[in-house]
Amino acid sequence: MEGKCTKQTEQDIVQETENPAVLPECKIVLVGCERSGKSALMDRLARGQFNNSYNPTIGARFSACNILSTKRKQTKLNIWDLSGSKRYHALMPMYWRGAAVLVITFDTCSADSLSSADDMLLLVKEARIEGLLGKVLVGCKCDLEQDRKVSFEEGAMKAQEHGVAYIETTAKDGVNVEELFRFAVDICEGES
Ligand SMILES: Nc1nc2c(ncn2[C@@H]2O[C@H](COP(=O)(O)OP(=O)(O)OP(=O)(O)O)[C@@H](O)[C@H]2O)c(=O)[nH]1
Ligand SMILES: [Mg+2]
Repeated sequence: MEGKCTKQTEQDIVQETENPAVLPECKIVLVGCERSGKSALMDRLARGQFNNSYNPTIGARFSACNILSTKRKQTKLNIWDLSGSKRYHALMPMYWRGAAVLVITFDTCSADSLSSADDMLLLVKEARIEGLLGKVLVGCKCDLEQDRKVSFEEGAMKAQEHGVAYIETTAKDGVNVEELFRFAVDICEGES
């Protein structure tokens, strides 16, 4: 998957599930360096909100919501948003357990951020997470075109190097956020 930063409007999110027991579930874990945009992605999807101020995640956050897959199958997404701070890195494997899809984020306005994502992709590969079905590299904040330091092509090349999918998103404008999580659900369903 390679998703450029272009607007699309379909709304297939059902906020906070009320009867989750009957639905197939998919565990997604967001990793990436500090400030790369993980929490903003989760909050945009699960709450339809964006907050410009930075509130670092302490340890991890969790959110659940229902989403339709490409084949229109409703799935409960269990999203874990991990802190990017190195202080919590030792805890990461605990959250990775049982994950179907790992989303590795970087900030398109920071070359260092892409380099951290590169390290993370290697770490995840070495961890050989049991049951993991797929990984997606995500270039965040693509609304900040004037501050961009990593081109779409560089991001896509990095993803290709690691054999993972690539997509660019903006949690601020909502572009490609739903598409990212739908892609993850499609992976869970064995469709991607
Ligand atoms: N313009 C813009 N700003 C964003 C976007 N996503 C996140 N930000 C801002 O970037 C900062 C960091 O975003 P977070 O989502 O908190 O980053 P994080 O990866 O969760 O950071 P940690 O919790 O420290 O690991 C915040 O000030 C957000 O408002 C985006 O798509 N566009
Ligand atoms: Mg966070």
